[in-house]
Amino acid sequence: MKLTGVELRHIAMPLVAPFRTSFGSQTTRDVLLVRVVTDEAEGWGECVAMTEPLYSSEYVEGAADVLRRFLVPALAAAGPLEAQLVAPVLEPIRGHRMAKAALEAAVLDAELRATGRSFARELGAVHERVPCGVSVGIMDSIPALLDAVGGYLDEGYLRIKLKIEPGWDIEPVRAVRERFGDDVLLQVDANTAYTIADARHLAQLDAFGLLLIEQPLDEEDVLGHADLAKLINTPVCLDESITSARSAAAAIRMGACDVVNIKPGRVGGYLEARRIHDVCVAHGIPVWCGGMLETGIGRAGNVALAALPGFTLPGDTSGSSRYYRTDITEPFVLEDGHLAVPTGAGLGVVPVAERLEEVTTGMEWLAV
Ligand code: NPG
Repeated sequence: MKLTGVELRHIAMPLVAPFRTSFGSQTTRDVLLVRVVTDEAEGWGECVAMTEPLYSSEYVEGAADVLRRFLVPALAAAGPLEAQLVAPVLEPIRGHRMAKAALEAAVLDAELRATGRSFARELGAVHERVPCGVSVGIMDSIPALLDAVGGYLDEGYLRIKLKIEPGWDIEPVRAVRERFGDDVLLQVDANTAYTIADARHLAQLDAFGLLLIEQPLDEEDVLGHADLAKLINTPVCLDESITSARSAAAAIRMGACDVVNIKPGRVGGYLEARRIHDVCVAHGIPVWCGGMLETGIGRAGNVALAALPGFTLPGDTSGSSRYYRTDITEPFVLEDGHLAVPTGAGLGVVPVAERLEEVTTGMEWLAV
């Protein structure tokens, strides 16, 4: 394929309800979409960077800047366009995995559309539908939390993840267990809000039979997670610390994770995400697919990835309605707690033109 140009499109998607985590509260999701146009087909990618660098060092405007100034020019200069070559071509440019992931996803989408193959088939999916979990933000009160969790269970979600932070951890978990019973698949996510000094406090979670505790400590504190894993019985899962297949292999060898959350948009793309999956499978480490409030574009790819054989735990692959009243693609709708894996060429979904226009806040065309 030959690259013709790249569109960077900013959209603002209102959330159905505020989403609060240990790093902040959001009411709108600003998303950077990347559309790659080639001589054969076009493709879409979604950048998972947030408006502010609070979850990771990347942020929307920074991603747009590095795409415009460095990533797209490097790709344009590289000759024939091939998804497999995107990461090696961009490798000299340090970091910026979220921006790189969006560009690679768009190239992969274009390539697969041109040849009529789906993401699922290309990545090695073995399931036609995937079991879905839901992430429940920090609430103002326990009754509000119980209402929210009850609503999601009624909708059919098969696993509940509670966001936690110091002051909102043991009691919310206890309340959910007491109200909904021991059979509910339950896990917690701290988004780096604790330190190893909290180990004894976190050990109180052992009583609740959680599937896992996700990223309790700082993203650079991999060794701390290895120490913590010896002090608590709840399995330790890493998210922010896993940036590549190499970092996953190192974390596993250190004994820092029993489980891994793979977020393709955060690790540099779907191809690196598959390599992380392969490393984890080789070591007997279960994985699940994380989410970053993706629109239908990112969700489509995530659902395809979640259908690989090593994804043995339900992911944060919720239905579109969990976050958005109207998605930019045909919505992903939960059926019996599952989402169907798209089968069409490429991502199998495209933005609905009028809807896309409604939410667009800025657009830029990078001619090649
Ligand atoms: O279902 O898409 C989803 C969101 C799941 O809780 C979720 N994501 O830390 O994993 C996380 C969190 C997140 C969201 C992180 C947005 C960063 C941005």
